[in-house]
Amino acid sequence: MHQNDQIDKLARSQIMAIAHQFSLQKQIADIQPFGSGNINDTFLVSLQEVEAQPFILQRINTKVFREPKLVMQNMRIYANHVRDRLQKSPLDRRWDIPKILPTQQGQDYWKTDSGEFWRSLSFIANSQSFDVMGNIEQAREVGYALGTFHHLTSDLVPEQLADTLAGFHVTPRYLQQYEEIFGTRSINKSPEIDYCLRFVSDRKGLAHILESAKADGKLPLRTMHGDPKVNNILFDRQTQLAVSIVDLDTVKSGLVHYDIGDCLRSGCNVIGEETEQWQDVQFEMELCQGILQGYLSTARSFLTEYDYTYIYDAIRVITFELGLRFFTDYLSGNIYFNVKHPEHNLWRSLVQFRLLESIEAQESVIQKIIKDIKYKAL
Ligand code: ADP
Ligand code: GN1
Ligand code: MG
Repeated sequence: MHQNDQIDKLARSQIMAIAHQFSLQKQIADIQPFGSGNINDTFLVSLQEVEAQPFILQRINTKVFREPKLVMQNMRIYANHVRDRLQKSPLDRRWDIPKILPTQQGQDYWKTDSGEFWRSLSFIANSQSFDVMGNIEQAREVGYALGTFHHLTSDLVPEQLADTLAGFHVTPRYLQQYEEIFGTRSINKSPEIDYCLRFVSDRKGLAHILESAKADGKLPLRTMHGDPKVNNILFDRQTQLAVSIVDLDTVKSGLVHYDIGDCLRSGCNVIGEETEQWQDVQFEMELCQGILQGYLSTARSFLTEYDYTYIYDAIRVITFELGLRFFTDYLSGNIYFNVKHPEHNLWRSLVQFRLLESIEAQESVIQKIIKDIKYKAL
């Protein structure tokens, strides 16, 4: 079920009562579903007082995040670290971190009698997000945002962070889950399903590339965001500059390559991952260049030779991984990602697989962009 359907499902009065826990006696003017995330249910709460800032209210998906308290703990560690670092060495432009808003009892979250887990975050003032990139300037800003996240967390020891989602971005594990489902379910036949089955079977080897590089010591564990797709990056409505990165539920120890790959696969698909025109999906080279330029403008200081070597692999592995995750979820009966209709995850997987074909067809151009940008960065 998608969050936009949630406001009807959850009685408005119930959500209102939960929002009151965080509004600290202020009168609530309105509550609306917000954003287009696939995991949590997100609402924007506006207040009666003219000067009062609206805030974000979220019901954490506890089927995905089994220990939401750890999610909040990580968020605090991250926010404290970054605020401290920014205080010591400020950036030369606006960069905001969402604040966790306390309940009336001073807690980071509100747990309902039925076990739902809710939290509130300050709304990043005057911001907006986009599901697709419109131009190269935006692409540079998306890259800048991810680079800034990595830069500001490059000295956050990842072992301090709890593992909020075991196995997240361990691609061979998703392949294993797929094979388990494949072995136990009877699968309907259709041209689209056949295409997906063949696609996965032809590319199984991709799943191990980044994990093998990690095991060989070529890629180190660092603090990763985990989910830096385009709509988790917020832009200032006036300046059009990136001012924040949100959706911090998966900030934990991992490979920055999963982030780099995810940001590129999401940012370079201009018709977006929700399109039904999956055959028209393409990986746009100009946007790829823009994202990488923006990324390296802040990230070059901590990247190693191997990091550059694996950027192209990162793009194809994460695109394969996401297609595989959507397809497995479709075969499993849509239990992980919010969906609007039963075939939704199948269409989403087709989009990612088509995107991967486009990436593969342009490998030499992508490699050249990476090489050129690397030498400019040195
Ligand atoms: P999900 O895990 O379901 O993707 P997110 O935390 O990403 O949930 O929230 C959904 C969307 O709401 C984000 O993509 C972003 O556009 C918006 N959003 C989330 N947090 C904030 C915030 N603090 N300020 C402004 N917008 C936000
Ligand atoms: C989910 O929560 P959201 O919509 O920002 C997912 C990501 C996927 C993305 C694909 C915790 O991100 O891994 O890349 O959907 N988040 C989680 O749209 O699984
Ligand atoms: Mg999100």
